[in-house]
Amino acid sequence: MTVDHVVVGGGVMGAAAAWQLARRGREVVLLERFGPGHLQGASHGSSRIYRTTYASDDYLDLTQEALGLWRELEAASGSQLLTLTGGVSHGTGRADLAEIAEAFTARGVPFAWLSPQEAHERWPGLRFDGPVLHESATAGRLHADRAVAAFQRAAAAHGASVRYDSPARALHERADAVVVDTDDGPLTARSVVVAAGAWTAGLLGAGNGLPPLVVTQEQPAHFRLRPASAPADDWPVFTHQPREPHDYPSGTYGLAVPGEGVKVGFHGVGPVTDPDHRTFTPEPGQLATLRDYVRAWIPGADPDLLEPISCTYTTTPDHDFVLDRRGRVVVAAGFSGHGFKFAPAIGRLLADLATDDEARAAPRFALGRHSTDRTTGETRTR
Ligand code: PYC
Repeated sequence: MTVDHVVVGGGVMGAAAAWQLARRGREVVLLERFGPGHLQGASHGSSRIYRTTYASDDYLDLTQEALGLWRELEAASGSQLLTLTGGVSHGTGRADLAEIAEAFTARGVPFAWLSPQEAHERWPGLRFDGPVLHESATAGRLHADRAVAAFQRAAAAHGASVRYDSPARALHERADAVVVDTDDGPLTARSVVVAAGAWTAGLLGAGNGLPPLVVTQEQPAHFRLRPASAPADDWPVFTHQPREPHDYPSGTYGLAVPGEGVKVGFHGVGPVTDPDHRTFTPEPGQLATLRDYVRAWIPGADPDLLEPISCTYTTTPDHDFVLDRRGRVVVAAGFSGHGFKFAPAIGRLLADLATDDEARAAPRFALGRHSTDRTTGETRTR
């Protein structure tokens, strides 16, 4: 069978790319290796943070574009996906807040600085340290499962063929096309978008220009709200980097989810895993540290009543994404645990790359940007 584009990976990025391609009138096949709503990758669950707290133009452009596109997807799918609650970023351990505030000022993004006391009075379920950057109108909660389903449905409504339980086994690039081997036979396409999360490096093989991608099993948890706490929609989403203790190396994040409590996690500190052989079991030591964190910083949640969650991160050396094209293969990889919020804008960008043979990635997102020194094994970034 011959189509315009094959998208490999039906998670949030692949489904977004399929939607963006299909609504441009392109023939698209979306291949998902598992069934609908599966729990194996990085796109499942009831919540993700939407926020615009980035200092660099590359990310700010994408997150601002995404806000409008999330609303378009809601209109197209009839599904509520994004609830704006506001967001807070704080922590004496972080150096990025002043830069973010500068970028917000330059772009007219509404925000305010609050003292820890002011913030705690406003949101008594949280404790704060250091100046608190409050992003009032551009942060909130995304419904992850609904979003993936909405992208897939919207793609199908524009004619895309969404195939579950359909892994891509191999890619063969020719001068004029790419052939994708599937269990149902080959698919031939003008270009292929690979957005296969933890399976990306395995599919693309050696010499693919990818940076080292480290796949980890992350283990946040939902902590039950205390009875006197504010309802979930009154909580801001939050990111926090405490200076002390040093148990939280990459910072913490969280958000309240109706019916589920407060989701709290450490950012990207889980054990390295093989996506085909995961335990889904949290490490007891890390779970205990998470409970200690909740005890110290989230008085509105009960540290002893929790439901662990398991998901994967696929992380690049500098946490920047890979969004590039080589030949007829477009690669979307290395979302490093902070990609979900950008998905509809990344889908647009991937559709641009897939449909324009001359398209080039922004330098930050380019393949081949990282090289590994053969002697020391160190990764260098251009
Ligand atoms: O981007 O805010 C974020 C985030 C939190 C946890 C993972 N990603």
